Amino acid sequence: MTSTWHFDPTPGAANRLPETVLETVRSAQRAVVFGGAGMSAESGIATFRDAQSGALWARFDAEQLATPEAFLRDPERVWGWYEWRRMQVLQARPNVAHRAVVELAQRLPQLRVITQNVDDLHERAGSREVLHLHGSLHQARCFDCAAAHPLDALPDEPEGGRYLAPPRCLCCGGPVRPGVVWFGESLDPHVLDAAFAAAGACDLFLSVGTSGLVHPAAQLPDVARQQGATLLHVNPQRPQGVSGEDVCLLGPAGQILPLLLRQAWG
Ligand code: BJW
Ligand code: ZN
Repeated sequence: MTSTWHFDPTPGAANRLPETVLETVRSAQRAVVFGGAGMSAESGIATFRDAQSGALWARFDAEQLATPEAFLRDPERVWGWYEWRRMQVLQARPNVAHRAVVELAQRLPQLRVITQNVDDLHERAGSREVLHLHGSLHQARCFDCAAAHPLDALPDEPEGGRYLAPPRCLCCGGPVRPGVVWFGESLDPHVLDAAFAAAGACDLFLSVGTSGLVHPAAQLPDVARQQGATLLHVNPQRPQGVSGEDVCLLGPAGQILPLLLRQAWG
């Protein structure tokens, strides 16, 4: 049966994690950290669906911004929106949760980091070989020929509220698009295969800050569970897809991941 533990924010609260959880983490041979927008929420980056941390899809229409059709219809609007988000990420810093993942990898050397996030905060915290399922805000490419396109270190500010036109491809002159995966697009098969292989081979699957609503990423926990891994979900709210013997650790990642480290290896 699924079990649930709540973080208590009261100053001085003991917040002792269950010994079974600590032992599972300590003894993991091949761990996976699978993250979503909640991992970066404490860096000030808005999530997509969680009202308490900005909820991009409550303020903006995904159909008008996060599909290839939207880009073809209104490239300035889509490009400008992604440049605005890239600027926010450039100004943000990795948070305690990103740093805890780096420390966890020092304790568990086989650990793989799989993220749905399009920021580079894991890398800036020090994580290596992060699998980016949904691409990156920092790797633009041509819409027509897919050639990589270098981005300016700092995006231009939109003038008078006007959206920026996307740059043109240096190879074919086509419009440059953000290097993210939009709805209806396939994920990079190499990244997806590597993520499914890691989930299928792990003994600990630590899911952090994802609503578990977007596929095929949302199938990764199921793959891990089917192969016998222990699943821990770190999230202030119970996400979709929790089942079986999963353990929910309810609270912010920036509180729970450091507790996990401190109590497992004290
Ligand atoms: C905290 C916290 C704190 C807050 N600490 N936690 C099968 C079934 C149903 C639908 C589909 C299916 N297969 C495919 C689909 C369609 C679609 C899909 O999944 N739709 C669903 C939404 C219904 N999938 C696709 O289109 C995918 N492509 C595909 O499948 O191709 C093959 C195909 C093609 C054509 C037809 C059919 C198949 C592509 C999906 C691409 C997703 N792209 C986005 C945008 C990326 C670019 C951008 O950034 O703009 O990726 S959408 C958005 O959602 C983004 C995220 O990576 C993704 C996941 O969101 P995430 O990370 O879970 O964030 P939230 O906001 O949902 O949740 C945040 C969580 O954090 C919450 O739980 C909070 O509680 C928590 N939290 N503070 C810890 N401090
Ligand atoms: Zn091109």
